[in-house]
Amino acid sequence: ALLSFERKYRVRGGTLIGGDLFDFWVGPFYVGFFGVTTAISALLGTMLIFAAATQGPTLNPWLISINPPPVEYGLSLAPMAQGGYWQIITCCAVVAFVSWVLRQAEISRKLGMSYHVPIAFSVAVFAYVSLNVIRPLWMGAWGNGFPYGIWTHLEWVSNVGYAFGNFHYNPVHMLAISFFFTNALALALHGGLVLSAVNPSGGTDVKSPEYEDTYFRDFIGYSVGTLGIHRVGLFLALSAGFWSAICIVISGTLYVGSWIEFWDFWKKIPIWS
Ligand code: BCL
Ligand code: UQ2
Repeated sequence: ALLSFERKYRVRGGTLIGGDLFDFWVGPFYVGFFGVTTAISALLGTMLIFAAATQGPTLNPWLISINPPPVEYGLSLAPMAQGGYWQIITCCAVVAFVSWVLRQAEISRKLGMSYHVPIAFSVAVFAYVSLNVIRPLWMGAWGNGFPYGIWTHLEWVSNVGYAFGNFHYNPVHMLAISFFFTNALALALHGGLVLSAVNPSGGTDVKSPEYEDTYFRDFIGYSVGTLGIHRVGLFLALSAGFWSAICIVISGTLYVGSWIEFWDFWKKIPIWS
């Protein structure tokens, strides 16, 4: 069932590639060239995950793990059972994620909107690529990527965290975490404020945005505004993902050793040392 307004937006154009060839919808979904490439790579990747799982020691969903090749293989192509599956699955994932970004971009263009959504999702893709492509390449071995498993990816995070002493001492990890927490604060304020205005106590009228501004001016003397809060939110969310990517990609590449010792320079500053 098509929503009443949807028909009028089902117009030709805006495609980046393929012209009119893939410019159609399947049910509610816009297809496009990148809808096809997303579907193929996501399906192939998922099927390879199942294939690799059946070759492994367990079919317990919590314990299944598709591992990258041992670091000894460096950057070479590994046999399927020794990380080859992981390498092909990683390729499928990158193609699927990038296709998804480009499909978002085509939909933005088709509707004459800006590119905020594809730019935002690109930051998530960047975080993934920095973990399983950029950092392994930079360190010279695919074995530095994380394994595809529910339990094992947690173990990877723990092991890699302690390999640098204590990851809490990584200043960029601190920054990323601070953005994640501030993002939760901002979304809680925003969600709370909007619902309090739109869903007021029984029998009273829905409140306008002026009430929202007034609420915060009464409360803290400042309102960032109804458009402003969305800018703040997008900035906080993208910063969280971006600095996450940076905090891991510099570990073992630009910075080697313990993140605890990184702070020695601080302790040695003459004013207090
Ligand atoms: Mg830490 C990373 C918080 C303690 C070691 N840590 C992170 C960051 C985040 C964080 C800042 C992970 C988010 C991220 O990268 O998103 N850590 C955090 C917090 C604490 C903490 C809050 C805490 O103690 C309160 N960390 C510790 C302890 C260490 C430690 C001290 C372990 C002992 N931490 C590490 C290591 C890493 C982190 C090592 C990282 O590598 C990681 C990081 O920064 O990675 C970049 C980014 C988002 C993504 C990567 C998701 C990408 C999504 C893709 C594009 C799309 C997926 C689609 C999907 C497959 C489709 C699904 C199908 C549909 C459902 C149908
Ligand atoms: C606001 C506003 C909204 C909001 C929120 C605020 C009317 C509906 C939440 C208040 C936001 C402030 C003061 C900034 C918070 C900043 C950080 C970094 C947490 O003024 O306009 O619109 O939802």
